[in-house]
Amino acid sequence: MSARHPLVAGVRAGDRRALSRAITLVESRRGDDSEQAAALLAELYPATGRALRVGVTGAPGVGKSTLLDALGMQAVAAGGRVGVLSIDPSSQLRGGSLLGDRVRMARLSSSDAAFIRASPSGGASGGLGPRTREALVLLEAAGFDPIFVESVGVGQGELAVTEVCDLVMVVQIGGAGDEVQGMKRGLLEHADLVVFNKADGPQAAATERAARELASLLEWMRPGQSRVELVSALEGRGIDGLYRALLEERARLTESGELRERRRAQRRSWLSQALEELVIARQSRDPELDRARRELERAVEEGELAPPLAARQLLEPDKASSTSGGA
Ligand SMILES: Nc1nc2c(ncn2[C@@H]2O[C@H](COP(=O)(O)OP(=O)(O)O)[C@@H](O)[C@H]2O)c(=O)[nH]1
Ligand SMILES: [Mg+2]
Repeated sequence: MSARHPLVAGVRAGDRRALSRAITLVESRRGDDSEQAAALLAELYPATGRALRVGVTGAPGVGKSTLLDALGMQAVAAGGRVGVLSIDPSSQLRGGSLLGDRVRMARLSSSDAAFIRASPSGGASGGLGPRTREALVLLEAAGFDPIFVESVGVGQGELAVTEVCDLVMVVQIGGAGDEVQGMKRGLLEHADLVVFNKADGPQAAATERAARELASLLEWMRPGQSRVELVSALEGRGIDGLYRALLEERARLTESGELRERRRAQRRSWLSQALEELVIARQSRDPELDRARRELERAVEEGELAPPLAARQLLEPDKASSTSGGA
């Protein structure tokens, strides 16, 4: 076992600066930081796995951040310490996205009982950052519960949030046929809660209608499994009901054993991802393998060698030699 990492005590005590530094450390791409990040994770991981993790996804502009401000304050009022991880798909610049979030989440970001962090998605596909899982562990170890993960849903992206969250909340707005068109099928299948936001002003009636229509469609598709909530994040309406629905969903998933199953699947897929990463990293560190890889890459690019065979030739040259002949 390695020595205690200096940030461990700070994170455990819920110290924000320690937590910020710890997240920066696990997100670092520098090779010599990864040892430290691993040590930190090893010490903090056993204390985690109990906080409620909620994925919040939906198109840009539907009001996810505004909603999190309202919902987060509701959770704070109920005694929670609220964590928000906001995954920014566009910018590599941390400052820019954080500024926007500070405006949208004005109350939450000035609350002592909340911690908000924006992370660039860093090109990782699926609407998560490459180290979202690690950041969640750190937030949990620092005592934050519930934790919300805000991510923009793009294509398959909405689904990635199910890889790290207990339940998924999809935020929608009504009007203009949005409600069904915007709800891609994969999304519908994974939404535990569908939230229709902006039920206020001139669009209130249309939003309410859209919510009703979707509710009956969902009830037909998967009876008793998805809930539709109508809110105005801006005016703070429907927020207490949404918070209650969230807790009820958690209770339902816990009692049915579904939550446990989801977490097991998440840990399995984290392992797969970690293995993949490690194999690739190890391969690129070895100069001989790296040279061999570049040679194989040419053959693969030209279509002379099937990519899976190239991978085997690289990592299992003994076995691959017997199968690489032929076409
Ligand atoms: N009318 C109305 N506007 C809202 C509501 N919630 C958010 N907005 C506005 O929608 C815009 C986008 O909100 P934001 O929270 O940044 O959306 P995000 O991109 O999904 O995080 C902002 O101008 C918000 O003020 C709402 O409930 N009603
Ligand atoms: Mg936002």
